[in-house]
Amino acid sequence: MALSGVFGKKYKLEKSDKFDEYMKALGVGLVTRKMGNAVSPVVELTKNDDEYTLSSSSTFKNVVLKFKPGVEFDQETPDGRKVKATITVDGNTLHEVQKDPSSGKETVIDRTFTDDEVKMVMSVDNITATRIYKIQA
Ligand code: ACD
Repeated sequence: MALSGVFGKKYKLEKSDKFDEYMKALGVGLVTRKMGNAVSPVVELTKNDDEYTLSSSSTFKNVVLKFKPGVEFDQETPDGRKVKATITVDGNTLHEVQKDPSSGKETVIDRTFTDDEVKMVMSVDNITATRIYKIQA
């Protein structure tokens, strides 16, 4: 399946593993972590010319990332950190590297799209969290 086959589809979080540890490693406080652990965001990818839009919606925060592959952009994370991000597209995987200039931390997030799910693997320090989103009926 080509990546274009998933454009406009909506995927909702179903499984989350080690996300709390991942947020802790980023220094996210208890209250925000509780929110983060409680919500099931919905993810959608679209593309217009050479610009992609990746939106994540939840009752806690909505995040819209607009990017061109390989071009660094400024991003504010759901917990309010201002990072520099670059996303490259490798087959059906969006490979994101986030650099936080204030902490010096680097986070890597891979989102692999298939017909029925998105697998999100996110790492910082020695912590790796995995989140599985399933296609919405
Ligand atoms: C996702 C998770 C995206 C997580 C992004 C950054 C993690 C760092 C801190 C999280 C802080 C708060 C978490 C709150 C909500 C998570 C989802 C918000 C997305 C709309 O995309 O699955």
